[in-house]
Amino acid sequence: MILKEKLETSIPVWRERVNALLRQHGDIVVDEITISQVYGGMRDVKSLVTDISYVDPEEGLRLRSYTIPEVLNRLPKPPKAENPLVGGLYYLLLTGEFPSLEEALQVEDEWRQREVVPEYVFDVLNSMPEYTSPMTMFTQAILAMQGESIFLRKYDEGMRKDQYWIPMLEDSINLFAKLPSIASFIYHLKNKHISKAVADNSLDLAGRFGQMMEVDKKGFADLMRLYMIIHSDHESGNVSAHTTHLVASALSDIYYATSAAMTGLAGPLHGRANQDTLNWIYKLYDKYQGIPDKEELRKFAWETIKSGKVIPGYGHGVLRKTDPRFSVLMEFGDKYIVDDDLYKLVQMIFEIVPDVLKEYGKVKDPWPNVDAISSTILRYYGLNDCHSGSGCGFYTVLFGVSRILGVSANVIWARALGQPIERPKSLTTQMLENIANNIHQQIEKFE
Ligand code: AMX
Repeated sequence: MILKEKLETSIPVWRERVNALLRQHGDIVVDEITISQVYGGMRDVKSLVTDISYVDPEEGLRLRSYTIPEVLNRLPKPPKAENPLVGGLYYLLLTGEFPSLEEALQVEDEWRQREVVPEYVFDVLNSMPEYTSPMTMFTQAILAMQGESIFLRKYDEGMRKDQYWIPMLEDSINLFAKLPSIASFIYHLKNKHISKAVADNSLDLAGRFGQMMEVDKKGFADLMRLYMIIHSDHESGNVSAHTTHLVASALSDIYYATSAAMTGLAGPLHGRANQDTLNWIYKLYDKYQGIPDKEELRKFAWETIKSGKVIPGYGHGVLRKTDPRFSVLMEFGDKYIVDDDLYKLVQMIFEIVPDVLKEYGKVKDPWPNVDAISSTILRYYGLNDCHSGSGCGFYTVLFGVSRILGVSANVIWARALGQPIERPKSLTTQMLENIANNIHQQIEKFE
């Protein structure tokens, strides 16, 4: 397999590089931590490492050091497509190099050969109550396949540590290959369709996914290529990436690790924000029975804030400027979306909400993140979902499919570099109070 061959060459070089860094500079201090950070979700504490992606507060995401526009320009595209092959993106995430078209197609081929989902997964999904959320179904489907783990089998047979990454790679490719079929099955089940779609095997993964979803609008496969690429990774500290790393650090396999990650992605402050954004837009539209004027929109935003809620799709733990993933989706929308009231609202919200959040004062990042726009575009392309209630929320499943690309690439590398079990230290409040008092006494002594 091409990815295994490439990694077999680069892993020894990286092992030597990391070992040398640890040997020579292991005691160098990287960061300090304050009491606010200990209590405040470890925001900004530099304590994780990944070479796969980086989020700069001002510039946003870089994948393997390349900006989103660079990635979209340089990855190979299938014939007549606007956006690149997702197989090429996975090659880039894992190897750090841009693939040729031939190499990207080889990754796509691996997925094609492994895409058949075991029948018991559909039985599990079919047996769940109607009100089960799509994200719960998606998580259960992944967990249900855990018994397929090659890593676990090889581990039980007594595999050497330096070989751990190989079955992790196999498991990751096996898992991702099945996700489009699982996601489309959940979509049709939720929407009570009986799908008769048979995907054309000559197409790439995104093209086949478009057919499985039975979305008629031209351009959906291209949207999916763009969507999967920009949602794939966002460095290591976000909830889904960090959960994957944490769970996998106990040598749990990819099925355990990514199903856990999906339960975090399902939260409103993380991946469910895309669903919540669309619901917020629907409420706004319903309240004013159409597109409101700017003053009405401002008022609606303030009502949300004053009722103690967040405005979904705005703000970020790291970013301090408009998310470039939002910007590329807006470029796509501006080009292809014609005469759609909800999309017009996304544009208006972008004009009004940052000023409202600046005026509110406490939000560190008043700008839109990717979730401020993605679901409105998906809805325009014909992906229907109910607005509220526990059985709704399919859009986050698409985020989940995409995110598994990035987090799986990260855990393959974590295994290759022998990263240990994660185990930060906790303190009691009394200990923190003692630390604070000691520092104050020392300051007083000096004064
Ligand atoms: N609307 C209203 N208030 C907001 C806000 C928003 N969009 N974003 C942040 N705030 C509030 C916070 O709730 C916090 O209030 P508090 O002091 O009363 O608790 C205060 O502003 C400071 O928060 P922050 O330091 O700016 O943000 P954070 O790092 O704690 O949280 C995030 C980041 C994304 C969770 C937050 O901005 C938010 O809830 N946004 C809306 C939900 C959303 O879009 N999530 C998706 C993020 C991207 C992703 O993971 N998919």
